[in-house]
Amino acid sequence: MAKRYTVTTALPYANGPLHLGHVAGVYIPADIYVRYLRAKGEDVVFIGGTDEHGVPISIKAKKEGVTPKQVVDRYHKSIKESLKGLGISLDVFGQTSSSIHYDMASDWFKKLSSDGVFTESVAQQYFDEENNQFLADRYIIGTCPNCAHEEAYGDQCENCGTSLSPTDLVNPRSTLSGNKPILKETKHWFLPLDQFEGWLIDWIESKKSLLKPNVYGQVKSWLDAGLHPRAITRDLDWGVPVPVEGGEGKVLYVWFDAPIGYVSFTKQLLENDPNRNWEDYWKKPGNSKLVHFLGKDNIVFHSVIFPSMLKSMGDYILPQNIPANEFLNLEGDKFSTSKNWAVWLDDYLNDFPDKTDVLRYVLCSILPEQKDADFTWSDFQAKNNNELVANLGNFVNRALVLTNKYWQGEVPEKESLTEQDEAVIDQMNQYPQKISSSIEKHRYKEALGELMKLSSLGNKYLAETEPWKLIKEDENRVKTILNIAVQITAKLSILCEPFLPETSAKLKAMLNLKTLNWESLEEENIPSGHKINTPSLLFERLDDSVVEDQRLKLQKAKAEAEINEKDVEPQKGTTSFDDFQKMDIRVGTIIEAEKIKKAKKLLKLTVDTGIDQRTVVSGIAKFYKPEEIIGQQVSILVNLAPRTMLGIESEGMILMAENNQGELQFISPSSKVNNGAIIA
Ligand code: B3M
Ligand code: ZN
Repeated sequence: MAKRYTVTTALPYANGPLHLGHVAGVYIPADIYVRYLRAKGEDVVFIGGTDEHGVPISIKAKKEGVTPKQVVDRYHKSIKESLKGLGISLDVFGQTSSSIHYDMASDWFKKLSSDGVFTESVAQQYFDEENNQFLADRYIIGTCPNCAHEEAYGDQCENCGTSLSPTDLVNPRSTLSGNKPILKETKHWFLPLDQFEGWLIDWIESKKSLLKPNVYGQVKSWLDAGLHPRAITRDLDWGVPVPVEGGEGKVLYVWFDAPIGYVSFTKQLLENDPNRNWEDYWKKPGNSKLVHFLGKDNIVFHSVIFPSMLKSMGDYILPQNIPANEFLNLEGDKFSTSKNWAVWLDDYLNDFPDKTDVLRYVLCSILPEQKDADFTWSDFQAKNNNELVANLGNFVNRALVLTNKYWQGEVPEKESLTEQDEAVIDQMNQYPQKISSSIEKHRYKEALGELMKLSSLGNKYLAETEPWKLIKEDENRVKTILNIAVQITAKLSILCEPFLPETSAKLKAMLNLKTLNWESLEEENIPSGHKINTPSLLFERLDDSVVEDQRLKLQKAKAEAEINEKDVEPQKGTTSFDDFQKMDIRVGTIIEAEKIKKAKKLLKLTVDTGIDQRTVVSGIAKFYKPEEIIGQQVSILVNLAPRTMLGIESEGMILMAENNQGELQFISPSSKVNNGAIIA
């Protein structure tokens, strides 16, 4: 009997598009797994969707002057489309702002609350007096107590990854007003994780051999550190309202409602299905296996918090496995939305509309399964050219072209087998098992490596036997060789489906194969006499210029982000017109410039101010060489009280602007102006 599987993908926040980091960490491995299970005839529901609550979404909406719902609907749609473009075969892609989800999340809260699972307590929480609002999670920033990063959020430090509560922050400030918040009392509901510690430890230990070492290690260190009750409500207005007495003005914490999304989306999928019931996929004794795919920053939520919720619900199953991945970097640096250091999935699909399998291949071959990995465009090109084109594409093309050429596409019969043929057949038949076993252990990189070894086996076999030479002397021998080559191609077409679904479809079309799946893999998938179609090339080489363009695009996007990103100093207090009038600012020209001994930062300048020629000491030595700036027009405050620096009297100040790199730039008229012209 087919087993039942519930496979989930972590729900990305619906406040930005997906980049390759999300795709590699979650969607590619999950999709390979699910396609494999389906190919084996298992009953799977493949669940995804967007996480649409949380403070960053409210902040974004506020900035854009739209409602949070408008923000999440927009991104939900674009994320859903890009995943479809990549061939991620989700059965449902839900929204946590949908009514089916609100109902489910409310029901869970009400049940757990009436079962007495939660604790309640009134605690001091940061409050912004100017905005009359409690400051949850990302509404508060401050210095990380762990790494001293000054912009850590109230829930997590993005620099060192430590998860925090707002009161852990040193020097907390409100992101709404910039003010130091006060502490004020508010009531919240808590999930008493400390009470679950005992069974959580036993449960995780019982899974030790199944879990990936990176996952086990992280959970273990959490459990060893001891668990504490965790607040699951917030004083916010965007989210699922707390559905019990005293909950007015409060919503469920985003991390409480989001994983319930997996359940509500399953219900959404199967609600009108006469043959399947969503509860069978989530509850005992539905005999279903629950597998969560996610990135490493979400491990604790899926291994400690959500299991505690599932268990407290009574009749729900616990995850069978949590194959979390580490992070993917880009050209040596972390993906960063704010720095625009990312390859966006929708951009890729636009730029390479016929190359979704190339991306799937490259990402799978570098999956951050055990440690962080790096995506680079040069590696992308190399993998395409040396592996997809030169290995897989080349083998398939030779096997099918020769069959067409010598036998008009009719698969020839095997004649007597040599030892070499037998060895090749024997090896070929081991690959399905090898690939299955790697996939079942969630080692997708290894599984893909095995697939490519099967293709290499075929290439080597053709290169050694050289049927194109033998055809003149020993036709029977060539029949056998090509029959075997076609069998290898058929195996590849089936085995590559989880990884490269489009390629698999193309290959099956070329082979004129109908619906063969993993279970139907036998020694001989294609009987002799079977007619194949004319092959076309599966992959094409990528020129240097293609990847060069992508690298330039990255650099350009980053530079643009830097210009926009720079924090702008707040406006200073007002000044009176009279005070402004007191400043005498003129256009001048630098006529001499020299270094000052013992002062690396300073240059001694002589400036023609139109009034006179005078000496000004200026802190620009780091940015300009003296000889470069002779003749430069500048803005100079001429009536600044003289100051003596290192024995030199400086009469005035040159006005400079600082760019994003911290370099100083002269402020000069857009075309030449007489020295002494007044700037006002
Ligand atoms: N949205 C965090 C993230 O995108 C969160 C995952 C929810 S999974 C239930 O990294
Ligand atoms: Zn930190």
